[in-house]
Amino acid sequence: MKLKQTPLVAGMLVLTLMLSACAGNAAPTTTETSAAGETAAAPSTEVIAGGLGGASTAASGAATGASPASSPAGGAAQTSAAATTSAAATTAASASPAGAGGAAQTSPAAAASGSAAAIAPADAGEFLRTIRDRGTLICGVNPGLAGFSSVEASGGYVGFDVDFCRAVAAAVFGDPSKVEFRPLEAAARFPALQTREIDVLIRNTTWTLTRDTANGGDFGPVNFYDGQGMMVRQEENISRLEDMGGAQICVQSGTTTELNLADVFRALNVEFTPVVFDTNDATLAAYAEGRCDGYTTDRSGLAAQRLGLPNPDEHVILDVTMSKEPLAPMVLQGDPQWRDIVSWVVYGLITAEEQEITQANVDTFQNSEDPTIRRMLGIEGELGAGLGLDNDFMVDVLKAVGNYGEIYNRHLGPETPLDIPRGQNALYTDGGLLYAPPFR
Ligand SMILES: N[C@@H](CCC(=O)N[C@@H](CS)C(=O)NCC(=O)O)C(=O)O
Repeated sequence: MKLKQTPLVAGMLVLTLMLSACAGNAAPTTTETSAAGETAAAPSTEVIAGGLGGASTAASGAATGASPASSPAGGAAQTSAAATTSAAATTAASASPAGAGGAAQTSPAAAASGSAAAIAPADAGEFLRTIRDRGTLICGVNPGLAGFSSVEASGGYVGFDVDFCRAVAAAVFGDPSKVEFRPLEAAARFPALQTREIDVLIRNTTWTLTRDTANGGDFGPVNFYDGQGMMVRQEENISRLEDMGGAQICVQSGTTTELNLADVFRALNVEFTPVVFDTNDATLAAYAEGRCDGYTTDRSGLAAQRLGLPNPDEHVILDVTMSKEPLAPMVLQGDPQWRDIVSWVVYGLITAEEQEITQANVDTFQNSEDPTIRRMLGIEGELGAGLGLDNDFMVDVLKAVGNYGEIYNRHLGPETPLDIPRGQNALYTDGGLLYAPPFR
């Protein structure tokens, strides 16, 4: 057993000035070298203003920006060197309200890539127009997280998050197939949103203040309440984080996971060495090979990844929750209509479960006398039009993917290998946290 009960100084073998894969504002990190190229790093900062200065992989040349005068205060101005053509200033990726006091950050990487030129800020209604003109929704998803987003042998995407993408496509086009999936590693997701390579990010992404401000994002409703967990080998006989003194812990960069790990272990005064990788495959492989004592990520992710290990029964997920991870769809700031559309699709899926409207029975509700149901399905009123959609957009959504509970059961429920109890993801009427505002 590698664990030591005496504290170790965390990974200090080689000090490297390392551009964290996730951080646009590179911070020096302490790195333990390894043949496989992973890093055992002092916790790196997450993508703060990672935007256009971050991973350039996502920069596709699409115009970007979102800095309307109406943006809420608090965003950090991120100015791409290649993105200063607009008098409005504007920032390539995030809100830049007057007097917001955010730090300006230039973006040499974006300039170097030459891919973020002629940036036009988004305005209200722009996203829907652009998506409709293009004829497909582009949805950023996880490259591979069983239950949430993975690619089938046929090449099609499947999963809980994937179905939310299809639901938004159904709302916009009346056709859930009009969606293109863009697989994104953790570090690439915010740049992809900021450069408008994608229209919406539905990728087990935790809603945080930084992502809501400095990263230029806006969030829809939480579609999965999660929390961070820890997986260890059963033979280690670890039952608490306090038993992990001196442990090496595999963690993926560009995630809240990496940050929480540092916070929680510091608070417990338990020394550990983070072993950090850019991709989940590498992170899990290192754990599977025994190079780490623990593997940490969202508990949903642990449930999924454990099943992918050669002998799942040899690994246990500790009965601890290290953080709050409210996972939610994310859009670029600047277009409230688009955020409303994404939000009300999620609320509609939740409301449909409340009302017991399903994929199979939705048509039978055309004669319903319940005013909430009539408004939500567009039988009366103009609620869809208020979003720029057809009034019966929720009929298309429900025919495409079913209600929230159906999506959950299809990918995460008792009939699936993951079998994740609904818990906080139950309706509020069943003791959970799912609560949609009224369709009126
Ligand atoms: N919810 C956390 C973690 C999200 C995350 O990226 N988790 C990893 C580990 S489960 C993942 O999905 N990796 C898949 C990949 O990048 O291929 C966040 O938003 O930062």
